[in-house]
Amino acid sequence: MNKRYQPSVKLTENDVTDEDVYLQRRKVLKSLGFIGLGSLLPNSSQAFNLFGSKEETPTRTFVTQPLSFAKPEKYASQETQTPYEKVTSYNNFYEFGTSKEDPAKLAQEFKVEPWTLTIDGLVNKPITLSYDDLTQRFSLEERIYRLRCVEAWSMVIPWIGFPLSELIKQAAPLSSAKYVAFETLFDPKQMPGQASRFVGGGLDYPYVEGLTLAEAMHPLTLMSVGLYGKTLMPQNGAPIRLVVPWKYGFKNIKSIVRIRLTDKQPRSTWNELAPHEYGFYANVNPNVDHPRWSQKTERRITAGGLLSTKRIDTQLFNGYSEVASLYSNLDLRKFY
Ligand SMILES: Nc1nc2c(c(=O)[nH]1)N[C@H]1C(S)=C(S)[C@@H](COP(=O)(O)O)O[C@H]1N2
Ligand SMILES: [Mo]
Repeated sequence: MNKRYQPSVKLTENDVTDEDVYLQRRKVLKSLGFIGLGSLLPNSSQAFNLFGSKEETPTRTFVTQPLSFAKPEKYASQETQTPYEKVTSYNNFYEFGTSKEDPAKLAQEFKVEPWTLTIDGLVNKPITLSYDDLTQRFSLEERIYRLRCVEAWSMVIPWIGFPLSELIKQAAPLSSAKYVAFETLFDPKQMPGQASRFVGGGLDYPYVEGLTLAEAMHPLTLMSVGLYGKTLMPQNGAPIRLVVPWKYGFKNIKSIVRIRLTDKQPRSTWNELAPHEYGFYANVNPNVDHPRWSQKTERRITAGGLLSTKRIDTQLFNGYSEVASLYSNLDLRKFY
């Protein structure tokens, strides 16, 4: 067993309760034959929630704000969009639980204001952004992107945000900078998955991700502060998260507090947990299967029940072929 499955904090009485609930749920799901299907975690150490979010509509007590933004033609789309209800109730955000419906339930009290996002490392001008800066310092635009999770489901989401390149340019990178490292907030008091391995799947928190500098500077790479015209719900990574549409969903790190330019390949939470299952690059690629399932097709989540949604072919780079030149010298089977 990987040492990172060990709890990093001492278990409290609350955690024991979590475990009871967790084991009970596992027992039920196991008896129904639902354990181990499509789970991100190796060893089937969590139950993939096949019941989905349709049956229960979570209460959304978190208050979002309307945003002003441009709608560039270039990033419009005729593709059927995933309804807001589903984008905000079928989530992966293990800091708030490993089931798809957990984040919408457990993140409603999440405090996003005040917020501090620091850009530092190999830069001439380190930057600190406040909560207001996130939506006011850069001009916002709407971009309708496909999101393809490594678990072989996908959505089409109208994000609001600004190019990461704008932020990096303001920080004036040193010529030695080759990679960009991202970090999610670490706050076990607010994020129950960070306090308990039974809630958070035993990941090594804080969640971290990374890109090459060239990937980070690519015009498609977005810092998102909203979707469907308003600020993000906590379950989607409020107040600011990364969106890299040609990569698997897990690269799109949520609720970011730090962006650091480095000369070494950054750590990536899922890559460290299971390196043969999740690569650093994580480009969407129908020709490289996950060791436990095929990546050739995906379940596109639109309107209607989760089990009735249609399967479509997965496209190389999730259809964003303009990024191919970033990888012309890379063997995508080896660097998956
Ligand atoms: N901090 C953090 N970021 C995260 C995750 C997570 O568990 N923690 N899950 C990732 C995964 S696996 C996916 S598919 C996307 C899902 O984003 P969405 O819930 O907004 O659709 O968030 C990614 N970002
Ligand atoms: Mo994912």
